[in-house]
Amino acid sequence: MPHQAADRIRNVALIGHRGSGKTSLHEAILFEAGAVNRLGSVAAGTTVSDHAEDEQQREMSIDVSLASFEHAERELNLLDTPGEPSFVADAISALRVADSAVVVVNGVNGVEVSTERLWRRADAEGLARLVFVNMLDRERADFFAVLDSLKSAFGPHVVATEIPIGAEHELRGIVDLIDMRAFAYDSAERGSALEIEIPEDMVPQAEDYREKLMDEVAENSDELMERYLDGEEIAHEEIVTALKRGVTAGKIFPVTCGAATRNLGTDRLLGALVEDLPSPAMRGALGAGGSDGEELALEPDDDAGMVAYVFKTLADPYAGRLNLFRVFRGTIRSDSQAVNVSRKRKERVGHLGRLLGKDLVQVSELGAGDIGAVAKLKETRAGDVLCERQEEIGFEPLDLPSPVMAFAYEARSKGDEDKAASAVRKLTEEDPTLDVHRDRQTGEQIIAGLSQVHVEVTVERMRERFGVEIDLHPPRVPYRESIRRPAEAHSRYKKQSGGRGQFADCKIEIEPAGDGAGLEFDNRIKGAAIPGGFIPAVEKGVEEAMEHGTVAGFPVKDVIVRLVDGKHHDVDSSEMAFKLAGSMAFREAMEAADPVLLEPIVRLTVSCPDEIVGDVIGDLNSRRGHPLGMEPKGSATEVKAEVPMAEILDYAPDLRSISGGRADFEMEFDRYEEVPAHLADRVVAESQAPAHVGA
Ligand SMILES: Nc1nc2c(ncn2[C@@H]2O[C@H](COP(=O)(O)OP(=O)(O)OP(=O)(O)O)[C@@H](O)[C@H]2O)c(=O)[nH]1
Ligand SMILES: [Mg+2]
Repeated sequence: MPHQAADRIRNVALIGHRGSGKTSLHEAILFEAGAVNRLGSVAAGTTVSDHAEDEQQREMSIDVSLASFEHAERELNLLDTPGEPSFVADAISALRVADSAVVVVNGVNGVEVSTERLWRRADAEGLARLVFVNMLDRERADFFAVLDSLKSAFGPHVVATEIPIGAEHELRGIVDLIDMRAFAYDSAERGSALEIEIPEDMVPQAEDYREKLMDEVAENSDELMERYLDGEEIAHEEIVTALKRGVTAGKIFPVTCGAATRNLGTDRLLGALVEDLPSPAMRGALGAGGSDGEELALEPDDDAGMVAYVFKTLADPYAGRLNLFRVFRGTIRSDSQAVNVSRKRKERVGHLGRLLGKDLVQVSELGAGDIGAVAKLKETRAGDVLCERQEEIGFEPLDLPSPVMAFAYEARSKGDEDKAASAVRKLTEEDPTLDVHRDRQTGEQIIAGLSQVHVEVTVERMRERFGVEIDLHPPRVPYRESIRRPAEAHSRYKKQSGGRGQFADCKIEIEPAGDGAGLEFDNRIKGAAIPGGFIPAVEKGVEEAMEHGTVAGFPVKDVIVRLVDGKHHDVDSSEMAFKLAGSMAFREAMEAADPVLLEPIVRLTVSCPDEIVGDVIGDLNSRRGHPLGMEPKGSATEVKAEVPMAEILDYAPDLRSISGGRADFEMEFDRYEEVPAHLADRVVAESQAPAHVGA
């Protein structure tokens, strides 16, 4: 296969914990490669990657960002991903289209919660990995402590290929352990690295770490191992080749180091990206699902039928919709036709482009393995697959967290409802971890996300991009009701007014069912007490009554309803009458069955510095939480607990103030439990206040 795109390309995702310096590193690499002429900074809001206004204001990445550029006869597609857990969907989807990842680690904090989470994700996608220990110019930064935290988290195959010279504000340069050469960086200018002697006092340490590296490299080649053990000198080329093989196979994880904002060490990292990390061709055929669930191997061959996977959709009110995709097989061309096989729709592909942050540079085609963007597709969204013609191809859906933090919202100005609905819909298309729906019980519009920040960012984007403002109401707890013991009821609906009357009579028994059972309706009518045609009407009546329980009007869950007897009238009985009788019977039986109010319990994971674990647990106790345990995670501790959702709706700002912004949390729904009696009274009282409008 001559001149295949897949030989030249390197698709690399920068991943890591929030604030570890991914965006700064992305910028420094672009600067070092000459793709930009000025080293932008996060603080000044001038980086290529964080180009959205809210990213600059918050000084954090929200969307995945792509920069495509050339270096050393390679084409690099460098993806910067958000570290904030609320926006993890973009990091997860970037890992699907990258062939390797640079794991960026904070040189002060070492391995953090998201470092580990994302490492496991990269494992699952089978990606080669390099580690960059960043911020070594900061106070309390310690490369060697971080290296230990990496080894204990990710195993012995994590090995340093370089070590820093100096630390904190005296960070000066880097020793390359492969060649045993040293470089000093006196400025942030491009290409400013200057070769120096390895400082004398560092020689023993450098030799020690070189031996560790050589042990690891030799382990990947029997032939090298023999010669290495015999004490033979191994040539540079041989070491590099063996290292590269180990990295590509995911058997060695080289650790590099530097300081992104000082552009220190980033030239070396850029070299490693093109030298050590695999191309799409080296990675070979990747799997997708075909018809009948069979596995399809997609070879990165420019001349085969085109298959492209869309991993990100950006909604822009002016430029329209932009879709970012990776070509897994074949070549995609500008001004061509494609089929969105996920939606079975034809799409016209207009201009294709390579991205540098927000700037699109038009190209005529993109070959197998490449990553690019296309504007103005009509129906295509993230997760879809584009092909030349209709075929059965699908990629496994991404395993994303579910939205748990729900707010009711309404348009601020009357008359803006439609505009708000359309803006929300567009933003939901961009973000698979957002959910928008109408609450069946209250009729309110609900917007749900992974966290408060997540929903707030969405609301801001509605205002900035679509000029529509919405007001959020405090998140509402989705209470439920159920019963504690069996009961029965007999009800008769009868009306005689002039001509034809209404008549229905039914007798039911109810009892508690297992968690998650919903309604189990059991028809025990024998003979013709109630004609078969009316039975569904009784069931419908019960269902409707269950939408608003007798305790506080919340939906009822998990009951068995047995219809045991009844009566009908040949002329006056109707479906309507039986539905009403069913509803009445259910309400009466529920009153007698010791009804209870249930509340959702969530599983919470807080990651915080060791010294505030006590404060975090104390606070959770005051929220009716039950600690489940704690575990050291890198330099932090992970506290797990079960907490009623009602007590934790406003957790983000509280945790921020307890921890001084140094803690993170995640939560997911676990189960329903009875609300303690004294609290139930309050919920009942609130539910009867005028604000609670039943649908
Ligand atoms: N001293 C020092 N500061 C750095 C370095 N790298 C990044 N920073 C600063 O650390 C902060 C976070 O850097 P970012 O590049 O935004 O980190 P990020 O990983 O992209 O953050 P998220 O996108 O939120 O995950 C910024 O204020 C940077 O200026 C470094 O090497 N040294
Ligand atoms: Mg960032």
